[in-house]
Amino acid sequence: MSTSEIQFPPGFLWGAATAAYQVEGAAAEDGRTPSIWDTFARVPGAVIGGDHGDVACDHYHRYAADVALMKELNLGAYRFSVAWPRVRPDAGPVNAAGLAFYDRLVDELLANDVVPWLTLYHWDLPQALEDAGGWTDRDTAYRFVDYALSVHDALGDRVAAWTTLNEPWCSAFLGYTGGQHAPGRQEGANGLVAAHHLMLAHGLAVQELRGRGVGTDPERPEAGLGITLNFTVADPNDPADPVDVDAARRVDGLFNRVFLDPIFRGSYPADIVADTEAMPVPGRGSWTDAIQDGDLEIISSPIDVLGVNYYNGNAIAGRPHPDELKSNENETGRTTSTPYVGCDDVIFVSRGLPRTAMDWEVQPEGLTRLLVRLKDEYAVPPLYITENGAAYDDEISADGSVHDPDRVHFIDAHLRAAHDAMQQGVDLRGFFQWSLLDNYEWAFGYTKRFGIVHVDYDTQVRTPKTSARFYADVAATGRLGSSEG
Ligand code: PNW
Repeated sequence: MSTSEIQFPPGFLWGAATAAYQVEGAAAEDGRTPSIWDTFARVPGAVIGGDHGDVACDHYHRYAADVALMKELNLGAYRFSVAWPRVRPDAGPVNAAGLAFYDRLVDELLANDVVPWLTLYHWDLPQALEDAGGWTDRDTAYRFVDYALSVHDALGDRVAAWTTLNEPWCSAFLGYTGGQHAPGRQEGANGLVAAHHLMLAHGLAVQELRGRGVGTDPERPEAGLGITLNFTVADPNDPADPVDVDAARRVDGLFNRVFLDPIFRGSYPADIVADTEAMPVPGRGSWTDAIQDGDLEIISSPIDVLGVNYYNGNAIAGRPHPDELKSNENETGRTTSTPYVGCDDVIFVSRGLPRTAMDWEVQPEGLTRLLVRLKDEYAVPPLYITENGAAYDDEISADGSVHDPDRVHFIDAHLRAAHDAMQQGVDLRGFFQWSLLDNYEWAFGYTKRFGIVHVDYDTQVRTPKTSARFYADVAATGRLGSSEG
């Protein structure tokens, strides 16, 4: 297939992303106390190899060299997250020593002309809050706002791009329904309670940060307040089979619409409420009892940017053989549940597309369709791709280089897909690679490498892969070349 030359508009933001627990290490330094991931990583069978983030990429100590690397790779922005248990250890008072790390990081970024793109919550809830009920407890949302304001007190003078939550789908449904992620609870529709409290935390933080003037700034094009959601494109495996069509509707509802609708329409999707409201929830009649008057007005507070994380779509089938499908085992043998509430009958069907090391199918056209759908069906603000990327089994060769042609192809194809959407009228302003560095891939530990930069976990040596050089070139020129073939 031959491809043509593509030019992105001037000012398009080119970046790379990480998250605190996945890269920082320094788990017990300067007053940090455990998060739910420190705890979960120690649950037998929860994470491959029992890997944890105690050291990770040692970014906490190596941030200056890592920022130099960003500059070398022509990155215009760095998307990172702040660790709640550093800033408010045990969810208690503000810890200046923990905040000081982000102070140093932000100053280093600004000194190197790299825009700091700050995410407040990328899954590292203080364990003390989980012990008090975690995201199924409404109080956690108010505690999040306290924490968010402490971060803003320290960094609000220099950071203009604020994201409340990263991927509440993972926090709620991998954490409280499926059990694949911390805190590892498998409580069915209680995941919807967690989702509602995460949405409430988001909306409350938006109101408070907006009150402090966070938002658009003519001097700083990257300025804005928003959230990052992860999306799938749920296609019925057989569009003529009503069972598959209904299964795809439910997955779309429980993945995409359950967050999009409250944020942009001020209501939960009626079909998903009808499917789930009679399901048992510990201590409540229905998950919908968690919704209090006024919550949806808070949740639908206007935002300036929507972060879009896209990895792949899925072909969905519904089958009347629930016994086969009820649980799935990870590579450690720990049994987890489906994260899709009430979808024990649903399966994801292979379409024979190439797969990454995560076993995720590579589907760039899904990104185009997703972006166009967001524009057509929701009143979305300007969009940024806040994560897209792929894990492959990269190896260092004898000459010390890391050649990753599959990732180069993945990046090229997804940038073209994003550009296609822009041609169809989507207001897309930037693109962040997941990830800058190989890092701690949650339940997969250090076994999956998503970086455009290779990390040797014994020596902490960073080696830009071929894909990093490729991306640096795109970041410098905004251009993708043509190819024959
Ligand atoms: C995202 N799923 O996680 C996160 O934002 C990153 O921290 C992570 O490293 C990256 O994507 C790659 O996995 C996801 O099961 C984890 O659908 C799991 C899923 C989706 C996103």
